[in-house]
Amino acid sequence: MKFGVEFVPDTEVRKVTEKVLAAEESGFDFLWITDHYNNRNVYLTLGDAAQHTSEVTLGPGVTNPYLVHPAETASAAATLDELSGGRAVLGIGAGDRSTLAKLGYGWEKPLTRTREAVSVMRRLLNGETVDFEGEFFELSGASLNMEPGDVPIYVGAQGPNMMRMAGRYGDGVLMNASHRRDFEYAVPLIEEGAEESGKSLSDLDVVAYASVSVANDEEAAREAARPVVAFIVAGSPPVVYDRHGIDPEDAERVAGGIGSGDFGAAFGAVTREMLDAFAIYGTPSECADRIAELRKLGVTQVVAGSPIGPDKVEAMNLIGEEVKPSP
Ligand code: F42
Repeated sequence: MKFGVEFVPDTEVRKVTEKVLAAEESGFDFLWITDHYNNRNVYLTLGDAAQHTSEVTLGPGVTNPYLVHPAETASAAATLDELSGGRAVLGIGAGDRSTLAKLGYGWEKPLTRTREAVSVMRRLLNGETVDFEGEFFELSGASLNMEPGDVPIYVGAQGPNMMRMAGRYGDGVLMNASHRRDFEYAVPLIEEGAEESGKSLSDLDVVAYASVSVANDEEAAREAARPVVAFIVAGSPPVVYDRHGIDPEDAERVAGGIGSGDFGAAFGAVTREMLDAFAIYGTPSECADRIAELRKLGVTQVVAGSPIGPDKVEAMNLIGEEVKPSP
């Protein structure tokens, strides 16, 4: 099992880099930086991380094919690969609907747009001169003026068609999920996609991009997960409540609180079922048990996403020293 960590660049880059250094010291294999236009720029953050680290594999987790043309994204990934001595990966997904809406982008055919972007980026990163006529992108004699190394492309996926597409076109799949039930549903779809392109599941890095909260004190870990879980509940469709046996009325109390800005009420309405469904939390050994369940289902990388723990640096140490060696 590989371990990754996700950071949201919502503070000065040098502060993100301090956490990145702690992550590398704790032995994380992958570093994923989220991409939202309103936060610090993802590639500047990654560039600084690349300059200060020597081992960790790093990339956007995830960028999108709306705000940046895939050729420009391929160029950024190739540059990051050069700067980091071959440690770059490239995560792309459909983009955050509400963030894109603020910039005037509808979410028209997000799957087609993402698939076209992956195809174009793959070819550019392979060093090809690309002619491409898609629904959204057209390239004619386009190529990168550098020799990119091998940059694996990971696709962020939540919906069933996106999972299949990710299996078919990606080198890895980033699943925003923490529970075995989500992977029981997703892994066969990813496998189907992989087989459509003559690959098998074992050719892919299947990533649980999870909400993780680790501490020696179980209650502290649980409480730190509560706000993150409230936002996940508020953003999840009914089908996800069904999958996890969450009462829609309970979910509505959380979503209503988030919607009206009454975060105290929202966080207080988060139930144990919601915490269990949407976060891997608890002591290092409790977290290791949950991760071992995911490994049995085909998950090959766990990403510790927000909150990581009540104290991020301590949590990363616990993951490196106690969780990572276990599953
Ligand atoms: N989004 C960000 O903006 N920034 C991030 O840093 C970020 C990180 C991240 C990490 C992991 C991860 O899994 C997701 C992450 N996201 C991030 C969210 C990501 O960008 C997407 O919003 C999220 O993954 C939701 O996408 P989805 O996989 O659910 O796909 C959506 C678009 C969807 O509708 N999927 C359907 C499906 O079934 O999978 C597609 C339906 C379909 O086939 N549509 C057709 C098409 O061409 O699009 C059209 C069909 C028709 O009838 O026209």
